[in-house]
Order: sequence, then structure tokens, then C-alpha cells
Amino acid sequence: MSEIIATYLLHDKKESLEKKAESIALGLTVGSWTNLPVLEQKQLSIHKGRVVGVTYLPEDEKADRFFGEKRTKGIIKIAYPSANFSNDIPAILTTIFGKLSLDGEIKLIDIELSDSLVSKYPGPQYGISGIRKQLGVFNRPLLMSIFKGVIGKEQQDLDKQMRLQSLGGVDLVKDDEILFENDRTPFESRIKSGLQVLQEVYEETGHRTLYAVNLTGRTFDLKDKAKRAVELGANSLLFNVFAYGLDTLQALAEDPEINVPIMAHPAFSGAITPSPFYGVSNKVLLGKLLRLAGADYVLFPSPYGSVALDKGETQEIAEALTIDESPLKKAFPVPSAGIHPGLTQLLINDFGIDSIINAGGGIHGHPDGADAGGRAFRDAIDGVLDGRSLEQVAEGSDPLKKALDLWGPAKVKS
Ligand code: 1AE
Repeated sequence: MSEIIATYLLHDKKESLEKKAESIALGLTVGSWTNLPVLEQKQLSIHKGRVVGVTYLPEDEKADRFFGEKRTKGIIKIAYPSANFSNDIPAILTTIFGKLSLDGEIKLIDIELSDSLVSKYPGPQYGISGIRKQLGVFNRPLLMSIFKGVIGKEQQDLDKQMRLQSLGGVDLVKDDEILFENDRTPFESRIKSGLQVLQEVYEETGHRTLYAVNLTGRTFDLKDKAKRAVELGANSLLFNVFAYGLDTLQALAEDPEINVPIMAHPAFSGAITPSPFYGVSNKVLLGKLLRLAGADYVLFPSPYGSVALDKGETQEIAEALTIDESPLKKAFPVPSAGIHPGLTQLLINDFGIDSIINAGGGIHGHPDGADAGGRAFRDAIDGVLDGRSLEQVAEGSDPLKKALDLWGPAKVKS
């Protein structure tokens, strides 16, 4: 029988986590059990939640301070039979962490779906291998830059930014996630104009850049809008998935007419993930669920920058997006926020070549402009992959030297 196993971190008022686990396993499935007549127990047994494991963790003073009293800390695992829910993300989330999430003292830290459940999800349509094929780049991390300061600007301002970013050698440019439908740079003309600029750069230099345009608006208009983008030649879509919901991402990824990679932005996920005591782990939300729902690229806060995540958490997200033991294609991890060329070695050490280095301020803020910002990164990437330090590479790269003078090279622990 297929099932989902959910793992939770608990800080419970009572001492027995076994009792708590059993009450969740029953409460979220068949309700009461021991009081049921034998016949009813037999009928309902395929629906009954099962406690799979209870592990007690050492006392945690920080947690006790937070709750203002001593708590019993531990991890419990509960299996939910698939007979209880239709195989869609809203039904799954409501089953394993619907009412339970309101408890406020329990965190969903992992989920395991049996293969028969996973096989019904789209996963990334392109994934790492498909995007690499689109670009013809196979042996290094990709480089992405982000439009900056675009609200209230005209299309020609965006075109200038687009040209400089592409001339700098970035593989992808993404819209700023806060750029919505507006009179100056509406969706359709942004796509047409942006792609024309990228074609011009390609004809001049032979360098190809993809453009992830921000797909925004009302939920029920998204599919038509995405299809129109594809008709206009768009080659990637940016999507603020947590403002809409994972099921909306899945619907876009499953539509055969929306045949371009989808980039998931983590905006709003910080309302769900940061507490160590409640909410959902980044591994589950940004890792497992985004891969399941069909994100091809996943942005998340890096461990080093302006809105940093704990390094262990970023590694868990990246692993969930790329682990081989999944029937789904791999999604590109995109550690982001506050990234500059001095972090290149760290990024490659921590995330490997199957990742995307993504910078906004770290490209546009270069003293010689966004094209020099892109070149600084490209030189840094090539140099690090050749086994040289950033300082050594900077001796032969003026853009990188100026970037390191401004931001400094990050210390890499050997
Ligand atoms: C985690 C998302 C990062 C993002 O969207 C963004 O715009 C980053 O900008 P910079 O690189 O920090 O300037």
C-alpha cells in the first residue's frame, strides 16, 4: 500500500511523545480507534495512520526559553495511507499538516512519498540537463543576473540593462520578482524587446542568454499569459510560486503548451519556514515540493549573503533538488541574495558545478558597469575551475580585480 511518511520536530508539554504521535496519527486519519467496534476497525484499517518512529532529543535550553517552560523535544514519523487522499499537493498538505500546523509547536521537517505517488507528478520538464542543452553549456555552473531598479522605468532602460548583462557573458537574465504588469514595460513588449536585444548580442558575439520573464497576474489568467509568452518566443518563466501555491506551479508545468523551463522564486516562503519550532522546513518546501511540482530552477537564500540561510539548510535544499534517487528530473539549485564575484570559490565548493550563480547587486554594482560585473564572474568561475585562487585569477582580469577591490574575496576554509 502506498503512503506518505511525514517527519515532525516536536517540543511537547507532556513527557510522552509516543502518546502525542499516536494522537496525531489517529486524529488526522480515522479519529478514535480503540473505542471502535471490531467490524469498523476492520473496515477502517486501510485508512489508519501509523506511527513509524519516535526519537527523543536532548534537552534544549534555547527552546525551553522560547516556550517559557521545560519541553520534551523529539522527532516523530507518521505514515499516512494514500487511500485517504487524492494524489495532489493540496490534499497531501491538508492531510499531513493541515489542522496540525495550527498547533504552532510542531514543525514539518521531512516528507517521503512512495514512488507510485511521485510518478504522478510532473517534476521539472527540462531540469538541469534540458537547460544545459538549451544553452550548450555543460561543464561549469551557469551564471545568472537580475534586473535591478526597474520599477517606473521605460522599456529602453530595461533594454540597456539587458544588453549590458548579456554582453558580460551571463547565461540567464531574470526579471526582478517585484516587476508586475505595468504601463511602461508590459509583459508582452518586455518579452519582444528583451529577446530582440538578446538576439542582437548573439549575432554580435555568439553568446546566448536566456530570459526568465516574470509571470504575474490573477491565478486563472496565468496559463493563457504563459502560452502567449511562449508564442512570443519566451524561453523561461519566473514564477512567485508561494504567492500562488504549489498546485498552480504544477498546473503550469504539466501544460504541454507551456513548454519552457520555470524558475521558482522563494518570495513569501519566509513566512512559512524560518522558525525552528513550527512551520515547514526549507528542505521540504523549497526542495522536495518544488521539484515535485515542476520547478526547473529554484532560487533560495545562500548561506553567505544579505538574507542568509543556515548552510546546512541550503545543502539540504540543493540535495533534495538534485538527488539521484528520484524518478524526477533534477532542478537547478540557485543560491542567491548578496552574491558577488568574491564568493565564487565558496559557491562552487559548496554547490558544485550543477548550480547557478545568481547576482543582482553583485553584477550591476561593479564599478565599470553590469557588463564588467558579468565578466568578473565568468573569469572567476573559469579560474576557480582551473584550480586557481581568485587573487591569482584577478592578476589577469581587470573586471575581477576591481570586483575583489570592492567586495573582497570571501575566505574559503580548506
Ligand atoms: C533569494 C532571492 C534573491 C533575489 O531575488 C534577488 O533579487 C537578489 O538580489 P541581490 O543579488 O541580492 O542584489
